Amino acid sequence: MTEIRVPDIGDVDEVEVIELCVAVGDVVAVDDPVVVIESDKASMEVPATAAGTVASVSVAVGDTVRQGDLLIVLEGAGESVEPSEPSAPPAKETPPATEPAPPVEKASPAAQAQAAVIDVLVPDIGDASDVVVIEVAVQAGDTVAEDDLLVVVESDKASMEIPSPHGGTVKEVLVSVDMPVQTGTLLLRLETAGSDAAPTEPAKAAAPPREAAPAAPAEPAQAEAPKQPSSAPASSNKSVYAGPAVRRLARELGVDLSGVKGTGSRGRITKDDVKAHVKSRMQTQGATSGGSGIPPIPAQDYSRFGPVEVEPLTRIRRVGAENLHRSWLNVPHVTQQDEADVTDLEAFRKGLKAEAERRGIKVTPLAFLVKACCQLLKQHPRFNASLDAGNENFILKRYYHIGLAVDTEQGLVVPVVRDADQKGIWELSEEIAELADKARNGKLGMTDLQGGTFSISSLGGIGGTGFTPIVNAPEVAILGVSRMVTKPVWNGAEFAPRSMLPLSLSYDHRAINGAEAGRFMTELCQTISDLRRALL
Ligand code: CAO
Repeated sequence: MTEIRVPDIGDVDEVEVIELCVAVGDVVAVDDPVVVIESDKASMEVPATAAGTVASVSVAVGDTVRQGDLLIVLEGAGESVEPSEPSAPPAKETPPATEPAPPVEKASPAAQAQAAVIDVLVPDIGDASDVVVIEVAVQAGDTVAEDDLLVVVESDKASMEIPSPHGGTVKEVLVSVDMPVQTGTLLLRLETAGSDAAPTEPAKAAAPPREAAPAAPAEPAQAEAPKQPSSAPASSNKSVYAGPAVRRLARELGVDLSGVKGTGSRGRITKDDVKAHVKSRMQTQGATSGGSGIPPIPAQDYSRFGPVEVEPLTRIRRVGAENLHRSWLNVPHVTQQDEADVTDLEAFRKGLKAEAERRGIKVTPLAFLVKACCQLLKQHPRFNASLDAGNENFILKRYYHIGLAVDTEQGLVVPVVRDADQKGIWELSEEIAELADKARNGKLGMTDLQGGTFSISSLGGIGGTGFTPIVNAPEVAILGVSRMVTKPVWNGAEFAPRSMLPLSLSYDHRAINGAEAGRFMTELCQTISDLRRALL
């Protein structure tokens, strides 16, 4: 059993737990960070002093703790190290200092209001080893204001920002990312216009390091440096408020933290923020990977215009949205519109009503459409196909599994009627009702949703005269069905009332050309108009 407690935190009384890196049951190795604590000036990772399994966690994010307070209990055999090293990072290394070191030497009266070039050095970082530059926030020529971020350095336990001791212009930057540094290393030269810095002798003390302190910037211990005009800080100078674990993660993932929005307390960037940033970048890049260069829709504060509510998308909606977006971006869609005369079909369907009731089945036009589509798919195999990964071959499927879009409370799902070509109208009607019922009660299994070769989206029970369904990729076509209406149709001698069913066939234009789609649709309408054709 090993207890991990709050290490020496220097001369601050209390620090806040800002991140739990482990949970009960996690296996940790020596030196793995277990908790991140933070004062108003610095954050520090508390590492595991032994390898083992986390048996209990005694703190929660937001708790205030003092030196020696119990954080984590580890159990199980494991290598252990002296708690003072490295579990207790020296206060100097992760400075929770409340008394900032003086940032610059005071200028002689003669130097007042004169330009001077001062050296900005790495401040006292104690006995921290392996300190490297992880961020250089300025370049030669940049104008900075006092306290603007210049450089971020990091040891294996903490990162610290080195702010500008004065307003001025960066003359020369002498370090670059990954360069090892130590106390006193010359970072850059700064020309301070009319500064209080000594003009001939460079200032030897940099401003105190700080961990992107959200609190008020450390005041110079001595004379005030003149503030720069408001033109100063470019976005690159912006302070990034993140702890070492987060900075390390960002570096591993190649994330520029200045572009990440922090959701932690006082705007601190958390690991989750970095991950969310990467996810959103990947989604945007995924959207643009086809060269479409789609600019993201800027976020807005809608509450500026009136009351709003936030309603999270259900998991089904989120997954559905991703699928539809992917399909929309990858598939060049064309939609062929037509109307089928279903007067005779409707007469036949209504004639089945009594028998359907006896069987306890509801027969809608959809079952006939499934049947007719199977017939057409056999005659036009490229509609029952997918393109292979290189878009060089059709994969023609010799099975006819028809996906049916079902509207549920949770979102849109597309269960599949397997081997629909081998089923009659009774069986199809029964299966459609069963699948719709399972979908609406969240009872669909994975196999119910897989293997579709062609889809139908029927809004006929709802209404509408036509729409453009999105192809359910990697399928290459989908039939949209709208509401049947009775219309006067010219029969060569007169206008006669006919039941007309609007159909919308969306297809992947890479796989199917317009003439093929036109023929498919024309023949589909003929088949539905006279299902005897399905016997031909
Ligand atoms: N024209 C006129 N009436 C129609 C019709 C049409 N094209 N299609 C169905 N109807 C009638 C039915 O006959 C039924 O009438 P009764 O209640 O008098 O018997 C009524 O409309 C309701 O039908 P239904 O919707 O319950 O059954 P269905 O077999 O037509 O459809 C299902 C089943 C699961 C596909 C459907 O309920 C559904 O969820 N549709 C929505 C699909 C969807 O969301 N698509 C959009 C996807 S893209 O965002």
